[in-house]
Amino acid sequence: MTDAPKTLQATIEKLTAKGKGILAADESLKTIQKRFTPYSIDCTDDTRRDYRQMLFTPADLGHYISGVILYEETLFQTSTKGIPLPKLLEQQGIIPGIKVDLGLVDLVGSGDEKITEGLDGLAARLEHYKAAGALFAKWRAVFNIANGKPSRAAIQANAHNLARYAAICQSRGIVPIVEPEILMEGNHDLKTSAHVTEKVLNAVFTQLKMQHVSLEHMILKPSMVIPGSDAKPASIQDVAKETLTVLLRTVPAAVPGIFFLSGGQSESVATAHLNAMNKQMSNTPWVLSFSYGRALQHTSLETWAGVSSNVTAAQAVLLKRAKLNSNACLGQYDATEEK
Ligand code: 5MM
Repeated sequence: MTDAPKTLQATIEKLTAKGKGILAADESLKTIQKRFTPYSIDCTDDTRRDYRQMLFTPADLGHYISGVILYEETLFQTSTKGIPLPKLLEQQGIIPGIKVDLGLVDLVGSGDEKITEGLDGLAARLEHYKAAGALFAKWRAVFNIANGKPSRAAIQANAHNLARYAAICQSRGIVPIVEPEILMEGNHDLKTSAHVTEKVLNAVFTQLKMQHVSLEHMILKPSMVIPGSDAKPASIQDVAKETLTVLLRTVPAAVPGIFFLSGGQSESVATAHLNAMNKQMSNTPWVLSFSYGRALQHTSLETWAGVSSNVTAAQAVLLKRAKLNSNACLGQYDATEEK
């Protein structure tokens, strides 16, 4: 008899603690390089280590952050003082997690749609990650909105893979974060975004149920329902309303938490959207929180800029961002605090 369900339950309870969210710091090598380039930061093992060490060590980060998603390299790196980076998180009461997908490749036959790879050998990799301290995982699938896209083939193939990944994780006592991201690029309006998000989430939950994933022991990481970046923007209230409507229609109440990605929204807008949702509906069946990458890190990275004397200032910025998002989880964000 495995103790996986007990471990899953304990992890879920900690991750979904009231007023806490997740920091997504799992940029792959290519992505972190892209993030460093505007500040002329060299992208080396050491600079990536220094950056992640800066992110993981602000005092009191654990008051607002319950988990951090790591890239594989980070899980096995040590700090400048020789402490494993996941240990630095554990010392703050924060759970280390791991991005386990191996990235996107073309979905052959689809034009330019993508499929996420990484299922082969996943169970063995999870054992390795678990031994290094990871208690949860993340797999990201992406969908584009354009003429005829996302196609049925892309939706079905990615939904199937997300469910396979989630089932394998749970069998190893690892909580899966299921991340279907509808990209913001395009000129689609709010209603189209809502329609596509509903279609994708329906397919994802059909597969999760078909493949016997325990809905009670997973977290959904969706994009918010927003118009395309080339379309007329919607109000904060309309985004919150449409997103809640779609989630209520598609996500079973058994799912303990919905932790949004930020997807290229500015820091303050991502916080305002989360806050508006928690304000509009305080009794959602799931915890509504954040699992932001860029919307938590952007100003902190800009402040750090690869210079060690900037660490304290960059940490203060991150801590403030985490606190504002924590307030948004409770519907208590005050935009005047941005100043
Ligand atoms: C932090 O970036 C994550 C890894 O992305 P790549 O595989 O492209 O390097 C990414 O999955 C991230 O966790 C989500 O997109 C959410 O991040 P944002 O910045 O959209 O909140």
